[in-house]
Amino acid sequence: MTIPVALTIAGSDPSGGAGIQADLKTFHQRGVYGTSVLTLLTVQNTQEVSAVEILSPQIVAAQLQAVLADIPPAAAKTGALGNHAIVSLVAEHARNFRFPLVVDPVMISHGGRPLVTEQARAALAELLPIATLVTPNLHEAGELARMPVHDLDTMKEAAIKIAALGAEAVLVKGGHLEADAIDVLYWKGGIACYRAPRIRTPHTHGTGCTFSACITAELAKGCDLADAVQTAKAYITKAIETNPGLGRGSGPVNHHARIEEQP
Ligand code: PXL
Repeated sequence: MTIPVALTIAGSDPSGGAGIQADLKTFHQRGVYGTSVLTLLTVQNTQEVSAVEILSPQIVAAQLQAVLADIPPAAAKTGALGNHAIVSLVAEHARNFRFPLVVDPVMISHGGRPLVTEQARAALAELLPIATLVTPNLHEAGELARMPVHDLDTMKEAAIKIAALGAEAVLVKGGHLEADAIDVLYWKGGIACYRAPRIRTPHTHGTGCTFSACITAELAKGCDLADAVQTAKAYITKAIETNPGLGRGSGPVNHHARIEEQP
């Protein structure tokens, strides 16, 4: 039996909704074997992130070398990277990747706490030229493109600006828009929009991680990028709709969500 392998390089969320835990659950649900390199630990539940401890660059690099040498993935993603040194060492390794890399440019937690240092935010630009896809939300797109991003027009403009920084494709996620949740993909010089009705629920913790993990899983299976995004949009929409209502705060989405498979 062979199984596609996907790697996540990200932080831990002990409440299981975001970070490494969300990525591995999503990989598993989408039929992909997941490996993981930890960059930082958070102390958090569905109500708050109360501490962040970033691992040493040496131990992050050693984890990467150990898994890459033994179980080469067919796709990889990055999540919260912590500090500049970790961003740089991941970029250094990723330059040699012969498989797609999805960069989720995580900057702050769901509740607004910084997950990466100020210098690391700026350093994320180092990853863009090696990214197959970068998946900013409105806030992250604003930081990367250095402009306010708040509606469909500014999302498209920011996507094109971020692509000019070197990413092969850019997906600006509109989950925080007022009306429908519309995501804008800029790829191969064209724009595609993915629309889903807004689901009114507080339980959206880990949405960004889960979405980018699903895209990574589909890429590991050999899907093309537009199909991977479409599948992931269906999966995350279903995952939010069927959230298990766990915790006293903003609870996780349903990583067990099932969607109709594309032929
Ligand atoms: O959703 C961004 C994110 C990424 N990684 C970790 C997180 C969060 C949000 O809380 O905790 C570890």
